[in-house]
Amino acid sequence: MNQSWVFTFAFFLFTFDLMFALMPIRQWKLARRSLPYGERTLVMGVLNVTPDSFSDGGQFYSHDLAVAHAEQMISEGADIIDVGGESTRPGSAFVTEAEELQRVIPVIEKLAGPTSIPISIDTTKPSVARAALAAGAEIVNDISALRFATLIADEVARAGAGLVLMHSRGTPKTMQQLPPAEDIMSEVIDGLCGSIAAAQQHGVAPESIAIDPGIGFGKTAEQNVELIAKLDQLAHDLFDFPIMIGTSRKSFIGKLLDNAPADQRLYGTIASTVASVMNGAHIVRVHDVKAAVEAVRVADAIKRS
Ligand code: 9MG
Repeated sequence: MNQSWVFTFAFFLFTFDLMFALMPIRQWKLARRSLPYGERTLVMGVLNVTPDSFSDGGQFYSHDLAVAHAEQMISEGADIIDVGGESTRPGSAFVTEAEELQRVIPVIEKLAGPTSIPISIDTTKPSVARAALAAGAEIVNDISALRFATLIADEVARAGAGLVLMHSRGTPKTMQQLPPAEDIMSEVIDGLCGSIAAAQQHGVAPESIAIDPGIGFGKTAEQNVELIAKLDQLAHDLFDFPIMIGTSRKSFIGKLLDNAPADQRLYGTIASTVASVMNGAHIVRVHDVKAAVEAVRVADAIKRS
């Protein structure tokens, strides 16, 4: 390499580093407000309103218990609550529209209000998205990134809401049986680019879109680790969009920890959350809010310095 090439290369490296160091605070536009991101990591608390989450282990669940759990997460420092009525765990079964509505809408009605933090609806069904937005939700979290129904984007556009486009392969029922992707980084980046274009064609404002690599959704354990390790590539290639990530209690952590069960994955969750923040994540989706809030405060301070 001659001297001028070395100089040019060094200049580009320096500019790239400077761009990240001076990264401005940006705004994610939601239905009734904008959320600043880029200065500190935002924490989204998971609220699954499903029979296996807020029940005595039987067939029923309680809206009041779900609301109390959300209030607990808010008191622990959650910035957003993500309400879901259909389990997306590997192998989980489809829930009817009527059942999903009956699970989530009363909870959103109780949580959403002029003084509340933003509420997100985790759904792939346009009708559920529409009812949730009417009940006060401000974000739609679509784990199919519009693959299951592009009409979700029309509902988001109509409400001026935020839209999370999460990359996934197959469906929650089939995703673990798929042959592994050959190059997971390219597949995630190309897939998200396609979903961003589709969302915009359906009228969603670019500043309302957040992206998510979809840890655990049709990826091998090694590919989940790779996606976290190379998250800076996603942050670079799709610089205009806030990055959300959810590693909380996921099975790749259990696999790294001698098959630890879900309730023994907190420290592994925190390690993967901090690694994600250091590599460019702006929003982390977690079950254990207090632990995550403290971890990202420390990670943010290190990143800022
Ligand atoms: C619903 N859901 C489960 N895991 C998730 C993840 O990693 N990201 C997002 N956006 N949603 C998720």
